[in-house]
Amino acid sequence: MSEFRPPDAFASPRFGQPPTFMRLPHVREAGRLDVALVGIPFDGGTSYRPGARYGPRAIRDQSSLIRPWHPVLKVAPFERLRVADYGDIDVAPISIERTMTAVEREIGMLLAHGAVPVVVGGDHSITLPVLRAIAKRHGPVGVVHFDAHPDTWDEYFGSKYFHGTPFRRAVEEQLIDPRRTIQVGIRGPLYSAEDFDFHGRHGLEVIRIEEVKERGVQWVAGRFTRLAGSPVYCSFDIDAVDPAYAPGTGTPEVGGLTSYEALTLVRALRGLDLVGADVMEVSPLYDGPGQVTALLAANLLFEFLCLLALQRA
Ligand SMILES: [Mn+2]
Repeated sequence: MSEFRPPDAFASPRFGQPPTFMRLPHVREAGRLDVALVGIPFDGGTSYRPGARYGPRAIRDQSSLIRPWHPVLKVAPFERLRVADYGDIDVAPISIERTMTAVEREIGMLLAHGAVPVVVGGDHSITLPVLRAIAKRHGPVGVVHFDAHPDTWDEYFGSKYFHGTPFRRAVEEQLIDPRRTIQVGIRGPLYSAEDFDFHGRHGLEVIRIEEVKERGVQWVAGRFTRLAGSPVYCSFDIDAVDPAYAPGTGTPEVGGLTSYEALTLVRALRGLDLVGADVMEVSPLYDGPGQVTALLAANLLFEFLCLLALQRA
């Protein structure tokens, strides 16, 4: 039973206070939490349109409509879990290296206290230091990675660290088990026919968008079952979703998941041993009317909380 509950009224925020994720209290003490919702307002790894640093702020705002009961998974996560808004990690907007050091340290501290991090980005470059902390705690983990892009390129503008390289670095640094890594939703123009040679060498599974659409989400869910039995991290780049549903992102690719498919596919991770998750690349500057992208991100976070609540049961 948790002492942290959202207030009944949807009116957000409580007077005089900034909005928090799902109107939860702000709790900066890892030892009091089963799950920590953590903002990482950094977009210094962005290659095209910036703005993901404003993601946590917009998602906090749009998460105020989240209600406490999941009618499909039949769980009330705020009752089962001690979950709160941990606040943001202090990033250095002009230094990706210093930011990565800070992220690894803070996420590592949460994990050391037994709190599961649910990270809200920020651009995808910071999934790498999150995975460094996760691997220190759990060893090389399995990964379900929702994205339009493989994020396994080698370097950009002479740098090994940006939002197109984190999963290649994670394989090289043995943070993740490439044979237990599944990428979902991949599409869009590439640099060359060799962009997936890395996957062939290391054994990453790619489920392109065509397969999701032609075989269906239940088939994709079936692919996830091989990851059961050891720790799994889930990284959700919001650009896995079609820009018709999620325009607020830095490198949009047309022809993606619907928001319904996105929710269903995250729900399909049920039964896996989830040790952390993130929702990345929400860039509110390009969002549509009603802040639909941030609203979807807030709902994906709720799905993660429900999965974690079921896991603790
Ligand atoms: Mn992407």
